[in-house]
Amino acid sequence: MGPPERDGTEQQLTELVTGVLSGNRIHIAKAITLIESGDPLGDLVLSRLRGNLRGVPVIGFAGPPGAGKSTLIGALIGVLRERGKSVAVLAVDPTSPISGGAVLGDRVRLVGKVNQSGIYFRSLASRGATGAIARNIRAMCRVLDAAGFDAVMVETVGAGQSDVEIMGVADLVVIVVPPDYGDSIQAIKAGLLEIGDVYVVSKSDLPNSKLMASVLESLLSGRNRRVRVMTVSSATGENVRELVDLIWSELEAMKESGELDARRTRIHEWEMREVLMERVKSLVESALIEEGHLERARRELASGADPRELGRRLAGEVLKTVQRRLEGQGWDR
Ligand SMILES: Nc1nc2c(ncn2[C@@H]2O[C@H](COP(=O)(O)OP(=O)(O)O)[C@@H](O)[C@H]2O)c(=O)[nH]1
Ligand SMILES: [Mg+2]
Repeated sequence: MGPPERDGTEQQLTELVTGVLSGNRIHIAKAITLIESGDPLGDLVLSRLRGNLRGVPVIGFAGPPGAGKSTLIGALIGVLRERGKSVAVLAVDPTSPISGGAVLGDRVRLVGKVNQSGIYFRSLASRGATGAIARNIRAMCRVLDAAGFDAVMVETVGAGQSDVEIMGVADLVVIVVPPDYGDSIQAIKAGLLEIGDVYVVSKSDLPNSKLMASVLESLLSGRNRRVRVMTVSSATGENVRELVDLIWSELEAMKESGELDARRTRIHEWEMREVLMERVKSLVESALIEEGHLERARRELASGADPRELGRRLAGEVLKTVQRRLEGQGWDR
């Protein structure tokens, strides 16, 4: 608790920050792990890095499992490396045991590139329903920004919740849709139509990609902003360069129109809200076991109290405890 430990932390912090700024992979990995696990040291690292942020683009990829997102990211990285750009990838893996196999597949496919200079790949566990993912990923993107990468790509899994969360992370969202349209059209209608900036029909070396592209174009025609649809094959390389050009020209247009700044402000608001909600929740959880709240509540429940009414009443009482603690000391860290 004394000064020696604080010195130790300070030294550790300085080493970590210096390492990240010089692009050291071990330190980058360590900083990301701290953020992932919610370690307070992660926040200290982030605040030290603030002055070194360049605002590099964060490009999100979402779409149904098996659509070809990972393979496409690999192909895009190939083009970007040729152009001398460095890229970091954050992939959110499913924790679901059913799709757990895909996790390894993703790792293996990109692993060959991890050690090449200019490419960094990191798999992240999905937090599932509680979903504090977005806040953490945006923070990790800052580490990668400070580490000097030219772009960060974020791959999210599956459909539904995690796809929507990509908007809380990415400056520009690429939706990847496979050409076999039967299944995926449902996924598209279930939310993907609203969130993409660029739509890619993958695997254009396989049949039906043109058909899928025209279906998408008509589905998207209701959007008030023109959205680009492109057929791409990571296998043959068809349109991969064109997709890189499209993504970068869209980002440039967004920068010029002020849309990029507006989005980042919105992303920062989401991030702030997530931090706020998490903080409030943990304050409430701590307060619940203080001042006998929980013990009293348990006794009341045991003698037949209405749990819902009790929950509502406790809200006020527990918040008063929170406030007393915040006005006291040591709690508003
Ligand atoms: N024929 C063909 N297959 C592809 C292409 N891109 C990806 N795939 C295959 O589609 C499957 C799913 O790819 P993956 O990148 O893991 O999809 P993800 O789940 O969206 O990340 C894999 O078996 C890939 O080899 C492509 O351009 N053409
Ligand atoms: Mg994948």
